[in-house]
Amino acid sequence: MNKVELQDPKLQSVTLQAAALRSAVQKWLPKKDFPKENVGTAFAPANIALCKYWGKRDPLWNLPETDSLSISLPHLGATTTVCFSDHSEDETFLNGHPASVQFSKRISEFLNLFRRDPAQHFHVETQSNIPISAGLASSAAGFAALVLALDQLYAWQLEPRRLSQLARLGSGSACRSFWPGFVEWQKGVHPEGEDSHGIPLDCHWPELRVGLLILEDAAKSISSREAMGITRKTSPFYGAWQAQVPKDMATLKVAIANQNFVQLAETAEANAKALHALMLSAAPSIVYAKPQTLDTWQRIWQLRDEGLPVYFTQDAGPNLKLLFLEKDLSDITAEFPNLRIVAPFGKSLGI
Ligand code: 2P0
Repeated sequence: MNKVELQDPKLQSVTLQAAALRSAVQKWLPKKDFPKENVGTAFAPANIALCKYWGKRDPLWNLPETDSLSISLPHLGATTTVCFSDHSEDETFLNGHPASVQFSKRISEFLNLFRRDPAQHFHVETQSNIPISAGLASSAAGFAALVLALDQLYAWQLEPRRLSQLARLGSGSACRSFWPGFVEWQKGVHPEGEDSHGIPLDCHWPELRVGLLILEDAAKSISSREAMGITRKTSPFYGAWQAQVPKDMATLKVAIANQNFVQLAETAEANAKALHALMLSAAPSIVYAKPQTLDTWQRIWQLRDEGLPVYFTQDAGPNLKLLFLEKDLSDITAEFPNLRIVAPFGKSLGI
């Protein structure tokens, strides 16, 4: 680092914070050495939040303001391979192509937490079988798969909760991608996030279906990270969101325990609508919905009025995830022929 950088207090503080984070992470890892030719490869599923994470109480440790709850998609997610490299910098490939400069930088900053010495570099390859940046939680699966692959590469054999905590440092929602089925992310109270990680919920619900409705397969206009920061800072309703989330979490957990579909899906849809209303109230407004998204909301409400129990949730993008039960599959596919149907507690269909 040169003299000018050292004199810049903002840069100095960022460097010190990164060093503090790295030393905490290094303390959580086993000290043992590893053979250089190792390769780590792992798959992690995407997860869809039914109660959304939106806002950080601590951006350095990536700690959320609220709890959240998701359902994992089996077979849809990211497979990541990581190995040591002799190059002078890390190399990151996404679906066979070099990743963008911005994404490569984010991965390298994350890898800084783990490399044993600053001259150590990595070659990272990720294959995602879900659309990247279309609000389908691709970064969650990617960071979870990277942490699992690092666990193999270094032969750490860490507990899933520790892996979840490490992935959270790369991308918050990644901490929910270490288990199948329903996963809760408890926000925790510890300042360094020791208690902020995913926890699987005991439930097997074979009739439940999630339908991925891709309305637009394009990169989003604003990243979730930036959007949640603006929302938290500027929305006059952020306090109301913080007050609502514990209620939604409690209702969802009751619905899961009783396998009460309507209660689950109604609460998930209400939570998503509240999130998007919250973003609209930010300054500047953040709007992920496109005209076709609004048309589909209306169609889903109309279908419900006509007696078909179908609900939606929506993340940081224009696409929707439909929630329904297996018994309504033929009516739903007649209405949405391009729906990609996932059975979260069984084999996936149509993939
Ligand atoms: C969620 N989302 O709970 C919410 C709902 C999008 C909408 O978590 O800054 O990529 O890396 O911690 O996890 C997306 O945000 O954000 C997200 P960072 P992340 O799934």
